[in-house]
Amino acid sequence: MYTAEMRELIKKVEATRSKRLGVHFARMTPEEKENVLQENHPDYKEQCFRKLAVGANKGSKVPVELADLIEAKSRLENVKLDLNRVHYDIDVLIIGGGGAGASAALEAHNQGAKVLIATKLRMGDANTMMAEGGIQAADKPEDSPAQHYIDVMGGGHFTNKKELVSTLVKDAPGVIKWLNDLGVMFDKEHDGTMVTTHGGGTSRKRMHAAADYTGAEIMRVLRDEVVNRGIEVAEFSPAVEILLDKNGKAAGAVLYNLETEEYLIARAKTIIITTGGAGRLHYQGFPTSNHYGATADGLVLAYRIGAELAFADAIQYHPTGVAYPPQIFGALVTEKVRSLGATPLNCDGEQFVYHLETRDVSSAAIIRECNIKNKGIDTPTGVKGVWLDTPLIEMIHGEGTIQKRLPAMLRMYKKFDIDMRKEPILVYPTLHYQNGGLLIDENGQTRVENLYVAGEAAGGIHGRNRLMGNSLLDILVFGRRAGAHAGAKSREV
Ligand code: MEZ
Repeated sequence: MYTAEMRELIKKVEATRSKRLGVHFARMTPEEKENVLQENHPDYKEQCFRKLAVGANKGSKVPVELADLIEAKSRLENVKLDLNRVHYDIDVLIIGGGGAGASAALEAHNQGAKVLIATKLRMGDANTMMAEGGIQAADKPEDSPAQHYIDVMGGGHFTNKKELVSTLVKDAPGVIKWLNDLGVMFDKEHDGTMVTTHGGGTSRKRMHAAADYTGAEIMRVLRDEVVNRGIEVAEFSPAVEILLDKNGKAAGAVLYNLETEEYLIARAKTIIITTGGAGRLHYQGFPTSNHYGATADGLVLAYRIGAELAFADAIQYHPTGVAYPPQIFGALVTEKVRSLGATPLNCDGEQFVYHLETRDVSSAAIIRECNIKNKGIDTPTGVKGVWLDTPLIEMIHGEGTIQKRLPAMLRMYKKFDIDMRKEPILVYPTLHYQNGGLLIDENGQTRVENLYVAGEAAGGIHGRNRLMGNSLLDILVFGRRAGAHAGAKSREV
């Protein structure tokens, strides 16, 4: 929903953008052409996005670790702001436009709150969109929230905050029902019951999926709901600083409009941070499965005003990032592939880890196999990997299973003319998820009054290691809770 004023601005920006790029390209000097080509190179874009991370000042070095951002000077240090000029005056400000942000917005809206979602890129440009495998919930008679609780705690090596895990598993069946009622097309049997499968580290079949594009399907439905309700969204407008009132309570944020390069003041009664993860910081030089905007923004914003971080050092490597074929290097091979029976094998064709091991164990085993035992497989690009034996899937489940259960992956492979049943897929761990984050309570509240966090930016739920499918779950459980609580609180003030 753009205001007339914003539409005008967008037109202006579009006009200057086409002048800068396509239209005059033919008339450019070789040096100018080189600059344009460089600007459109994916690596260049990557660097630009990293420079946009909160705390990364113009002209400062590209951040490599969270500490670089946390310790950096404020982007506003040399900016003159008129705090009396309020651009958005709302009840609930939600910073981040993924699944957590959208579900928080819907629940805050249910409380009668006036809501604004401010997002760095577009609504739905988020890790939610990239989540392939599924969402966990113990909603079958042979399963129980208690069993789910034990699995989540075990996966996190019992470092998790118990009360958060308890909330997660108890709310889970209700979340699936909510999504189903909203129109998410979950995989179902002919009689209408949900199909559920195993994931790494889970003792029961409780993964609910929409083929291998579950996150995209959930985001489609949530985004439609946000639009249909007329909830305002400020796109390309990341928050760069949270504002506190004189009593130290969160009271708004400064947004930076990437199109107009203006700083905008959003005054709010409560604020929910839902900015997601940090994969695009490429810690230790690892590739990542994350979307471009995942640069730890929420952690920096909230930490600077006194919120507490938990397990911020516990980063999850997804064991099966693509090492080969090179056309799709770094892309994620969903864990669903392993849950269907695909097995990692070393250069001698030996299985060296149980195929449904947790991600920390599987990733460590692959790294060890390649770098210590020297049993990895060299690829033409110089990257090592292990073989993920996908033909096994058809042997176990019958011909046609790959088409039926992994259509998005098959489409990606087809685009590059690769037959995933014939070409060897080599995998190596890729940065996937921030296990820790900002410490919250059961309603997403931080220790800073009026400041809430939900989704990947929150910490404590998964302890030091998350199990597959519990992220799509936690963004919705705690997104909805934070939205309802912050919405109600904003109406009291
Ligand atoms: O929860 C996840 O991270 C997930 C389901 C990823 C995947 O492998 O598809």
